[in-house]
Amino acid sequence: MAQVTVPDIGDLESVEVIELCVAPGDEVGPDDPIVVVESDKASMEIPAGAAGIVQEVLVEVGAAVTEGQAIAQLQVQDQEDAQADSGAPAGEDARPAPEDPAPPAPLADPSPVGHAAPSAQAAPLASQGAGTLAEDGGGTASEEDDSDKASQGADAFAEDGGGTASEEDDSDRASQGVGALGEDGVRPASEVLASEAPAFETLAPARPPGSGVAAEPSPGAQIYAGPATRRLARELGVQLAEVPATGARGRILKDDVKRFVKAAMSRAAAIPGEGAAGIPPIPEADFSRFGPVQVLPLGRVRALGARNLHRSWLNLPHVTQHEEADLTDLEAFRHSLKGEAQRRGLKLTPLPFVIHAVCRALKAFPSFNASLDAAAQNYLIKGYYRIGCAVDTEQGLVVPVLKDAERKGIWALCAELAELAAKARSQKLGMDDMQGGTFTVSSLGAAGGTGFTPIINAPEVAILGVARLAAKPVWDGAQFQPRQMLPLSLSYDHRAINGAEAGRFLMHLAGLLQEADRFEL
Ligand code: CAO
Repeated sequence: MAQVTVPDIGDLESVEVIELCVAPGDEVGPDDPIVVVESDKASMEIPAGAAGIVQEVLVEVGAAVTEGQAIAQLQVQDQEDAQADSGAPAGEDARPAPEDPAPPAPLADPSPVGHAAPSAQAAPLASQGAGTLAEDGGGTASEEDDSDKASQGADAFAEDGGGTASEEDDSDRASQGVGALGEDGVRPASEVLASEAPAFETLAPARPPGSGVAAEPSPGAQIYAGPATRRLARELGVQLAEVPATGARGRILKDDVKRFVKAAMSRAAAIPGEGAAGIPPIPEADFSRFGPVQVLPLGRVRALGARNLHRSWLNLPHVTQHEEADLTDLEAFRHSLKGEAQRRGLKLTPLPFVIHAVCRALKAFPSFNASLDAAAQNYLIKGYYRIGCAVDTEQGLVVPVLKDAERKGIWALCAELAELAAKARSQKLGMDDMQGGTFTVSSLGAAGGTGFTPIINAPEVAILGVARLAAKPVWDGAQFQPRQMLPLSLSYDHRAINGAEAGRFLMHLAGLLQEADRFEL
């Protein structure tokens, strides 16, 4: 068993453990980080120093550790093999053998992994007391600054936002004895090394304190993350600039990268084909930079609705066509029924009339009361009429279905609509209330403006949007007449319905709504 210890941390009394990179039972290589430690200016990984199995991690995130302090127990691989060869009992504690890896070297060590023997170039830096954690948190360090620090023998393990340095870069640094463990976001590390080795790397700023989410990625933006996190991001093809950070001072942790990938995977899974369609995600932004932000969950109904709307929008080629129906006569008729409506305990709005007329229009245009099969080769024309009606509730939009709507008169439609809306708003709708719709009406009513683009309730092929009824001057061939005009917006799946058909459907529907005496009560 060997102990992994904190290397030389220069003048500092202690550094803080900000990330545990392993758990007991993990198999590690000599260069694999055990923990990441940080001062107020910089951070570094402390590597295992030898291949083996982690037996115990002796520190926790947030702990202040001092030079020489044990941070983990390691069952060293070579040692185990040697024991097996020599017949020594497995698991017996052993003092580090001469062939055991050297303990982690001081922070000033030029090696990127901190455990190898100091190289010829790096030794003087260490001997000059250069183990200071010299990272500049302000992000203002210029190359001149860096050179100064280098000439003073300062060592740093800076990090960057560019994420350009590869693992090969790391080995380059080791072989060149560059005394820095970090990466340079301003220029590729290899470039820096080529021109300035054993020079000093530029230093990256920490993110502003409290920035819990990632800033909008911008070219050359600087990112605060350790080499292991960067390696993981590279392996997974993740742009660190897009990853929301949860670590101290805005540091991106390995867990942040994993969470980011998981979220991306579930987004893609939520909408079949989304990932495959290559639709680029909208980058997450740190709105708290501009002012206070409150996080409010969408809730189950809205989230489900959002998913369905998104799916429909992405899958169906939508076209929306608009028409105005002259409801002047129908409105007079409706108002004449107000007393009767009151006796029945109902509020008679234009909507039951619209639904009644829609059923008749669907009978005349069967391809609107249909779905397409999965291969979009056949219409599935339905011989029943179930009209979905969008209801606005506090929880979100729900669409209960009026069954056998074509068989019902105005009073039945009005009563059923009121009942379904009440159930929807008290969250009492059952599955049966919402299944099997063949066509949907979405009435925004008085709040509806002059028209809108409703999204088709797939697998239906069309939806009618009803906007605000308004008195308008309409030319009758001789003069303008004040008429009650109802804006209708028909969205349809262009694979199933072409524009001429949609135009005919809308004109037919508008015509039906003008004939007040054709409605069955
Ligand atoms: N123009 C002007 N006024 C209208 C109207 C119209 N097109 N439709 C209804 N109104 C009036 C009604 O007559 C009623 O007036 P009074 O209060 O004076 O009697 C008032 O507006 C309220 O009507 P309502 O909304 O209570 O009843 P409704 O039958 O028109 O609609 C329902 C019922 C449940 C569909 C509706 O309340 C609702 O939730 N609509 C929201 C639909 C929605 O959000 N769709 C999503 C759009 S995005 O896809």
